[in-house]
Amino acid sequence: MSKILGAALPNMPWQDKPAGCTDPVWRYSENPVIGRNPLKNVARIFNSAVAVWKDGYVGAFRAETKNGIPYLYIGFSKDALHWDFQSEKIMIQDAQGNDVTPSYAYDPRLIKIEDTYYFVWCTNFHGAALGMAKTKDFKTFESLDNPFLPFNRNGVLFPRKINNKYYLLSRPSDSGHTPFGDIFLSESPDLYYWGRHKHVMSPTGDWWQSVKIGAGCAPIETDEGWLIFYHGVTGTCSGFIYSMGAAILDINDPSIVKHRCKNFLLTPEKDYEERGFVPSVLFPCASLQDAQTGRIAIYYGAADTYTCLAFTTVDDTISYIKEYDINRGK
Ligand code: BMA
Repeated sequence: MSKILGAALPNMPWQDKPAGCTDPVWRYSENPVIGRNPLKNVARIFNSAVAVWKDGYVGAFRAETKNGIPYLYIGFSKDALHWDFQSEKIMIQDAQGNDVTPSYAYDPRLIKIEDTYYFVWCTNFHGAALGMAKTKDFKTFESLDNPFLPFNRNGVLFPRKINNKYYLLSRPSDSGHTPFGDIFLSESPDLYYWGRHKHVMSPTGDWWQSVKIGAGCAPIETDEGWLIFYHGVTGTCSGFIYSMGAAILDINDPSIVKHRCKNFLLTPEKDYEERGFVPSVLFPCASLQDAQTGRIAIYYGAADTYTCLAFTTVDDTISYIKEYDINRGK
Protein backbone atom coordinates (compact mmCIF):
# COMPACT_ATOMS: atom_id res chain seq x y z
CA MET A 1 0.00 0.00 0.00
CA SER A 2 1.39 3.41 -0.98
CA LYS A 3 0.68 6.43 1.18
CA ILE A 4 0.13 10.14 0.58
CA LEU A 5 2.06 12.20 3.13
CA GLY A 6 0.23 15.32 4.20
CA ALA A 7 -3.14 16.42 5.44
CA ALA A 8 -6.46 14.64 5.52
CA LEU A 9 -9.04 16.21 3.19
CA PRO A 10 -12.31 14.41 3.88
CA ASN A 11 -14.55 16.91 2.03
CA MET A 12 -12.79 16.79 -1.34
CA PRO A 13 -14.76 15.84 -4.48
CA TRP A 14 -14.88 12.09 -4.97
CA GLN A 15 -16.56 9.33 -6.95
CA ASP A 16 -15.70 5.65 -6.56
CA LYS A 17 -14.13 3.76 -9.43
CA PRO A 18 -16.91 2.57 -11.76
CA ALA A 19 -17.56 -1.17 -11.64
CA GLY A 20 -15.54 -2.97 -14.28
CA CYS A 21 -13.08 -0.10 -14.83
CA THR A 22 -9.57 -1.50 -15.27
CA ASP A 23 -7.86 1.88 -15.73
CA PRO A 24 -5.96 3.58 -12.90
CA VAL A 25 -7.72 6.94 -13.45
CA TRP A 26 -11.44 7.50 -14.08
CA ARG A 27 -13.42 10.58 -15.06
CA TYR A 28 -16.07 12.41 -13.06
CA SER A 29 -19.45 11.38 -14.44
CA GLU A 30 -20.71 15.01 -14.38
CA ASN A 31 -17.84 16.48 -16.43
CA PRO A 32 -17.27 19.20 -17.37
CA VAL A 33 -17.25 20.94 -14.01
CA ILE A 34 -16.97 24.34 -15.68
CA GLY A 35 -18.82 24.76 -18.99
CA ARG A 36 -18.77 27.39 -21.71
CA ASN A 37 -19.47 31.08 -21.03
CA PRO A 38 -19.13 30.66 -17.27
CA LEU A 39 -19.34 34.39 -16.55
CA LYS A 40 -19.94 37.69 -18.26
CA ASN A 41 -17.20 38.48 -20.76
CA VAL A 42 -15.51 35.08 -20.32
CA ALA A 43 -15.97 32.47 -23.05
CA ARG A 44 -14.03 29.57 -21.56
CA ILE A 45 -12.28 28.54 -18.34
CA PHE A 46 -9.77 25.68 -18.61
CA ASN A 47 -6.20 24.67 -17.61
CA SER A 48 -6.89 25.94 -14.10
CA ALA A 49 -5.76 25.15 -10.56
CA VAL A 50 -7.49 24.68 -7.22
CA ALA A 51 -6.25 24.65 -3.62
CA VAL A 52 -7.67 24.31 -0.13
CA TRP A 53 -8.69 27.67 1.36
CA LYS A 54 -10.21 28.13 4.82
CA ASP A 55 -13.09 25.64 5.10
CA GLY A 56 -13.45 25.32 1.30
CA TYR A 57 -11.47 25.89 -1.87
CA VAL A 58 -9.96 28.62 -4.00
CA GLY A 59 -9.27 28.43 -7.72
CA ALA A 60 -6.81 30.21 -10.01
CA PHE A 61 -8.52 30.15 -13.38
CA ARG A 62 -7.36 30.61 -16.91
CA ALA A 63 -10.26 32.68 -18.19
CA GLU A 64 -10.36 33.36 -21.91
CA THR A 65 -12.13 36.70 -22.20
CA LYS A 66 -14.30 37.61 -25.16
CA ASN A 67 -11.50 39.52 -26.87
CA GLY A 68 -9.70 36.16 -27.00
CA ILE A 69 -7.03 37.08 -24.43
CA PRO A 70 -6.50 34.91 -21.32
CA TYR A 71 -6.22 36.43 -17.86
CA LEU A 72 -6.10 35.03 -14.35
CA TYR A 73 -9.37 35.04 -12.42
CA ILE A 74 -10.02 33.65 -9.00
CA GLY A 75 -13.06 32.00 -7.51
CA PHE A 76 -14.18 30.34 -4.32
CA SER A 77 -16.08 27.14 -3.70
CA LYS A 78 -17.40 25.08 -0.83
CA ASP A 79 -17.11 21.75 -2.67
CA ALA A 80 -14.49 22.40 -5.41
CA LEU A 81 -17.21 21.72 -8.00
CA HIS A 82 -19.51 24.77 -7.93
CA TRP A 83 -17.59 28.00 -8.24
CA ASP A 84 -18.29 31.58 -7.36
CA PHE A 85 -15.99 33.46 -9.74
CA GLN A 86 -14.84 37.01 -9.22
CA SER A 87 -16.10 39.18 -12.05
CA GLU A 88 -12.74 40.78 -12.92
CA LYS A 89 -9.23 39.49 -13.55
CA ILE A 90 -6.73 39.71 -10.70
CA MET A 91 -4.38 42.67 -10.66
CA ILE A 92 -0.76 42.13 -9.71
CA GLN A 93 1.53 44.66 -7.98
CA ASP A 94 5.25 44.76 -7.43
CA ALA A 95 6.67 45.11 -3.90
CA GLN A 96 6.32 48.93 -4.16
CA GLY A 97 2.63 48.71 -5.09
CA ASN A 98 3.03 49.52 -8.81
CA ASP A 99 0.66 47.73 -11.16
CA VAL A 100 2.50 44.98 -13.05
CA THR A 101 -0.53 43.05 -14.30
CA PRO A 102 0.62 41.28 -17.48
CA SER A 103 -1.01 41.78 -20.88
CA TYR A 104 -1.94 38.08 -20.92
CA ALA A 105 -1.71 35.21 -18.45
CA TYR A 106 -2.50 31.53 -18.84
CA ASP A 107 -2.14 27.99 -17.46
CA PRO A 108 -1.90 29.00 -13.77
CA ARG A 109 -0.69 26.63 -11.08
CA LEU A 110 -1.58 27.51 -7.49
CA ILE A 111 0.60 26.07 -4.73
CA LYS A 112 0.54 26.68 -0.99
CA ILE A 113 3.92 26.64 0.74
CA GLU A 114 3.77 27.19 4.48
CA ASP A 115 1.31 30.09 4.96
CA THR A 116 1.53 31.62 1.47
CA TYR A 117 -0.15 30.81 -1.85
CA TYR A 118 1.94 31.08 -5.02
CA PHE A 119 0.69 31.50 -8.56
CA VAL A 120 2.96 30.42 -11.41
CA TRP A 121 1.67 30.99 -14.93
CA CYS A 122 2.68 31.69 -18.50
CA THR A 123 3.04 35.43 -18.92
CA ASN A 124 4.12 37.98 -21.48
CA PHE A 125 7.77 38.81 -20.77
CA HIS A 126 8.82 39.76 -24.31
CA GLY A 127 7.31 36.43 -25.30
CA ALA A 128 6.05 33.44 -23.35
CA ALA A 129 7.78 33.10 -19.98
CA LEU A 130 6.97 32.24 -16.39
CA GLY A 131 5.29 34.74 -14.10
CA MET A 132 5.12 34.25 -10.34
CA ALA A 133 3.10 36.03 -7.66
CA LYS A 134 2.11 35.42 -4.07
CA THR A 135 -0.83 36.15 -1.83
CA LYS A 136 -2.05 35.36 1.64
CA ASP A 137 -5.55 36.78 1.33
CA PHE A 138 -6.56 36.50 -2.37
CA LYS A 139 -7.17 40.26 -2.32
CA THR A 140 -3.68 41.53 -3.15
CA PHE A 141 -1.18 39.70 -5.33
CA GLU A 142 2.52 40.58 -5.21
CA SER A 143 4.77 39.75 -8.13
CA LEU A 144 7.90 37.68 -7.59
CA ASP A 145 9.16 38.79 -11.01
CA ASN A 146 10.04 36.33 -13.75
CA PRO A 147 11.94 33.30 -12.48
CA PHE A 148 13.55 32.63 -15.86
CA LEU A 149 14.47 34.35 -19.09
CA PRO A 150 12.06 33.78 -21.97
CA PHE A 151 10.94 31.40 -23.24
CA ASN A 152 9.51 29.01 -20.71
CA ARG A 153 6.17 27.47 -19.72
CA ASN A 154 4.61 25.00 -17.29
CA GLY A 155 6.28 26.21 -14.11
CA VAL A 156 5.25 24.08 -11.14
CA LEU A 157 6.49 24.65 -7.59
CA PHE A 158 6.99 21.86 -5.09
CA PRO A 159 4.62 22.24 -2.13
CA ARG A 160 7.40 22.35 0.44
CA LYS A 161 11.09 23.18 0.69
CA ILE A 162 13.49 20.29 0.18
CA ASN A 163 16.74 20.53 2.15
CA ASN A 164 15.74 24.13 2.88
CA LYS A 165 15.45 25.16 -0.81
CA TYR A 166 12.47 25.87 -3.04
CA TYR A 167 12.16 23.75 -6.20
CA LEU A 168 10.45 24.48 -9.49
CA LEU A 169 9.79 22.26 -12.50
CA SER A 170 9.64 24.03 -15.85
CA ARG A 171 9.76 23.55 -19.59
CA PRO A 172 12.01 25.81 -21.67
CA SER A 173 10.14 26.51 -24.91
CA ASP A 174 9.81 28.92 -27.81
CA SER A 175 7.25 31.71 -27.99
CA GLY A 176 4.95 29.84 -30.36
CA HIS A 177 3.48 26.38 -30.29
CA THR A 178 6.86 24.77 -29.42
CA PRO A 179 7.64 21.49 -31.20
CA PHE A 180 10.04 20.33 -28.43
CA GLY A 181 10.28 20.30 -24.66
CA ASP A 182 11.82 18.58 -21.65
CA ILE A 183 11.08 19.01 -17.95
CA PHE A 184 13.85 20.66 -15.93
CA LEU A 185 14.28 21.29 -12.19
CA SER A 186 15.60 24.52 -10.65
CA GLU A 187 16.47 25.45 -7.10
CA SER A 188 16.12 28.71 -5.16
CA PRO A 189 16.89 29.95 -1.65
CA ASP A 190 14.21 32.67 -1.79
CA LEU A 191 11.91 32.20 -4.85
CA TYR A 192 13.67 35.11 -6.66
CA TYR A 193 17.06 33.67 -7.60
CA TRP A 194 16.90 30.36 -9.45
CA GLY A 195 19.83 28.14 -10.39
CA ARG A 196 21.50 24.74 -10.08
CA HIS A 197 19.28 23.63 -12.96
CA LYS A 198 18.99 19.92 -13.60
CA HIS A 199 17.36 17.88 -16.31
CA VAL A 200 14.49 15.62 -15.19
CA MET A 201 12.75 13.99 -18.18
CA SER A 202 12.62 14.12 -21.99
CA PRO A 203 9.99 13.00 -24.49
CA THR A 204 10.25 9.28 -25.24
CA GLY A 205 9.67 6.84 -28.05
CA ASP A 206 6.16 6.22 -26.67
CA TRP A 207 4.18 8.13 -29.25
CA TRP A 208 1.76 9.92 -26.91
CA GLN A 209 4.73 11.75 -25.30
CA SER A 210 7.13 11.86 -28.24
CA VAL A 211 7.10 15.60 -29.07
CA LYS A 212 7.17 17.42 -25.71
CA ILE A 213 6.27 17.02 -22.07
CA GLY A 214 5.44 19.54 -19.34
CA ALA A 215 4.77 19.44 -15.61
CA GLY A 216 1.09 19.57 -14.66
CA CYS A 217 -0.15 19.22 -11.08
CA ALA A 218 2.01 20.20 -8.11
CA PRO A 219 4.01 17.15 -7.00
CA ILE A 220 2.22 14.99 -4.44
CA GLU A 221 4.37 13.78 -1.57
CA THR A 222 4.09 10.01 -1.05
CA ASP A 223 6.11 7.39 0.79
CA GLU A 224 7.45 6.31 -2.64
CA GLY A 225 8.62 9.79 -3.70
CA TRP A 226 7.04 12.80 -5.43
CA LEU A 227 4.14 11.67 -7.61
CA ILE A 228 3.77 13.93 -10.64
CA PHE A 229 1.01 14.06 -13.23
CA TYR A 230 2.27 15.74 -16.39
CA HIS A 231 1.20 16.27 -19.99
CA GLY A 232 2.75 14.49 -22.94
CA VAL A 233 2.24 15.58 -26.53
CA THR A 234 2.19 13.76 -29.85
CA GLY A 235 2.10 15.30 -33.34
CA THR A 236 -0.50 14.17 -35.86
CA CYS A 237 -1.73 15.24 -39.29
CA SER A 238 -4.29 17.43 -37.52
CA GLY A 239 -1.97 18.89 -34.89
CA PHE A 240 -0.81 18.19 -31.35
CA ILE A 241 -2.68 15.82 -29.01
CA TYR A 242 -2.18 16.23 -25.25
CA SER A 243 -2.49 13.28 -22.84
CA MET A 244 -1.71 12.83 -19.16
CA GLY A 245 1.15 10.70 -17.84
CA ALA A 246 2.69 10.10 -14.42
CA ALA A 247 6.08 9.53 -12.82
CA ILE A 248 7.66 9.30 -9.37
CA LEU A 249 10.62 11.50 -8.49
CA ASP A 250 13.10 10.97 -5.67
CA ILE A 251 11.94 12.64 -2.48
CA ASN A 252 15.30 14.31 -1.67
CA ASP A 253 16.56 14.91 -5.20
CA PRO A 254 13.56 15.31 -7.53
CA SER A 255 15.81 15.40 -10.60
CA ILE A 256 16.04 11.61 -10.18
CA VAL A 257 13.17 9.77 -11.89
CA LYS A 258 12.48 6.60 -9.88
CA HIS A 259 9.63 5.32 -12.02
CA ARG A 260 7.93 6.63 -15.15
CA CYS A 261 4.89 5.17 -16.82
CA LYS A 262 5.23 4.35 -20.51
CA ASN A 263 1.43 4.46 -20.95
CA PHE A 264 -0.75 7.54 -20.71
CA LEU A 265 -3.15 7.58 -17.77
CA LEU A 266 -5.74 9.68 -19.63
CA THR A 267 -5.99 10.62 -23.28
CA PRO A 268 -8.73 12.58 -25.07
CA GLU A 269 -11.67 10.28 -25.76
CA LYS A 270 -14.79 12.03 -24.45
CA ASP A 271 -16.69 14.54 -26.60
CA TYR A 272 -15.70 17.37 -24.27
CA GLU A 273 -12.01 16.46 -24.69
CA GLU A 274 -12.07 15.81 -28.44
CA ARG A 275 -14.24 18.79 -29.43
CA GLY A 276 -13.70 22.40 -28.50
CA PHE A 277 -11.58 25.44 -29.19
CA VAL A 278 -8.47 23.25 -29.57
CA PRO A 279 -9.53 19.62 -30.06
CA SER A 280 -7.95 16.69 -28.22
CA VAL A 281 -6.15 18.54 -25.44
CA LEU A 282 -6.15 17.04 -21.96
CA PHE A 283 -4.07 19.31 -19.72
CA PRO A 284 -3.72 18.54 -15.95
CA CYS A 285 -2.96 21.56 -13.73
CA ALA A 286 -3.88 20.67 -10.15
CA SER A 287 -4.91 17.98 -7.72
CA LEU A 288 -6.53 17.64 -4.32
CA GLN A 289 -5.59 14.69 -2.18
CA ASP A 290 -6.57 13.06 1.08
CA ALA A 291 -3.77 11.46 3.08
CA GLN A 292 -6.26 9.46 5.11
CA THR A 293 -7.83 7.50 2.24
CA GLY A 294 -5.21 7.96 -0.50
CA ARG A 295 -7.81 9.56 -2.78
CA ILE A 296 -6.69 12.00 -5.47
CA ALA A 297 -8.85 14.36 -7.56
CA ILE A 298 -7.14 15.72 -10.69
CA TYR A 299 -8.30 18.96 -12.36
CA TYR A 300 -7.60 19.16 -16.06
CA GLY A 301 -8.41 21.40 -18.98
CA ALA A 302 -10.26 19.74 -21.87
CA ALA A 303 -10.00 20.94 -25.47
CA ASP A 304 -8.91 24.42 -24.31
CA THR A 305 -12.59 24.90 -23.48
CA TYR A 306 -13.69 23.14 -20.28
CA THR A 307 -12.47 22.36 -16.78
CA CYS A 308 -12.86 18.69 -15.88
CA LEU A 309 -12.17 16.32 -13.06
CA ALA A 310 -10.78 12.78 -12.82
CA PHE A 311 -10.11 10.51 -9.87
CA THR A 312 -7.55 7.97 -8.79
CA THR A 313 -5.98 6.69 -5.61
CA VAL A 314 -2.32 6.77 -4.73
CA ASP A 315 -2.32 2.96 -4.87
CA ASP A 316 -4.06 2.70 -8.25
CA THR A 317 -1.64 5.17 -9.81
CA ILE A 318 1.61 4.05 -8.22
CA SER A 319 1.01 0.37 -8.89
CA TYR A 320 0.16 1.19 -12.53
CA ILE A 321 3.28 3.34 -12.95
CA LYS A 322 5.40 0.49 -11.61
CA GLU A 323 3.64 -2.13 -13.71
CA TYR A 324 4.26 -0.11 -16.89
CA ASP A 325 7.55 1.46 -15.81
CA ILE A 326 9.46 2.67 -18.85
CA ASN A 327 12.51 0.81 -17.55
CA ARG A 328 10.76 -2.54 -17.36
CA GLY A 329 10.37 -2.80 -21.13
CA LYS A 330 6.88 -4.25 -20.81
C1 BMA B 1 -0.04 24.97 -25.05
C2 BMA B 1 -0.59 25.92 -24.00
C3 BMA B 1 -1.84 25.34 -23.35
C4 BMA B 1 -2.80 24.77 -24.34
C5 BMA B 1 -2.08 23.88 -25.34
C6 BMA B 1 -3.01 23.35 -26.42
O1 BMA B 1 1.00 25.58 -25.76
O2 BMA B 1 -0.89 27.12 -24.61
O3 BMA B 1 -2.49 26.36 -22.67
O4 BMA B 1 -3.76 24.00 -23.65
O5 BMA B 1 -1.04 24.60 -25.94
O6 BMA B 1 -3.59 24.39 -27.17
